[in-house]
Amino acid sequence: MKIDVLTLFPGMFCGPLDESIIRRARDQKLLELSIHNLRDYTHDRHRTVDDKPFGGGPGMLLKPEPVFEAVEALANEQTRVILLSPAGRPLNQGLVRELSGYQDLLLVCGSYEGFDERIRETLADDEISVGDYVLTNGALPAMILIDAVTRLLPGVLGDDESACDESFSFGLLEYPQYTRPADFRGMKVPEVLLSGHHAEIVKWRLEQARQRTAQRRPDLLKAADEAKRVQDN
Ligand code: 4FL
Repeated sequence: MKIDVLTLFPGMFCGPLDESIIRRARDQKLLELSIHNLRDYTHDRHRTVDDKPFGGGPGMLLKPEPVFEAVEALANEQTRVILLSPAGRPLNQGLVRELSGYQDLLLVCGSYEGFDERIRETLADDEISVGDYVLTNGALPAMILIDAVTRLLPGVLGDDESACDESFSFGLLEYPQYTRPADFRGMKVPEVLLSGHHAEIVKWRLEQARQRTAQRRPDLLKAADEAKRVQDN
């Protein structure tokens, strides 16, 4: 997969995407990542990327000209152009899976108060939010999206890191897990996990995942039941 990013802060992308699994995916050419500075697509002396909203009000908006020029230079017919903004579709694992099926993504990071509406109307194929809070710009959301999508690309995760766990837990929160020692300062690992009885362990884990999800994220339970029903049929 190829991912291009259009941002006012290319320096923010140094570090988080240069480590660990994402680094390896890039080295193996499973992910081809390019970060582009929106200012490189301006032509005036001050390299202006934003302006005041018509009608008044606080903050600045990304101007259409540099964004249009950049997207026209970077995208082709098959590119999925995605704006990162708090007004977008909420990112979840289902949407991540959908995005992992595209050949090319172009992520456009918003800044300040947002985008001129014409960018949204005629340039963007989709608009995505990573959560109901406001950040200083869309760079961190873009990195979150890149991380979540990259780990689903074929060949990126090794067997030990496998992404199959998601289908096992049917969208439920993860069940409690333990590693050695079996007794740490008197805190003991549940007996069933030491029993070697695989069917009992599977049952215990599903029940734990259900309880935890009901308590912490009841909104996920309905979706999880639906996913299990579809899988069982
Ligand atoms: C984007 C917040 C996506 C959450 C400020 C500019 C944002 C964001 N998801 N905040 N972009």
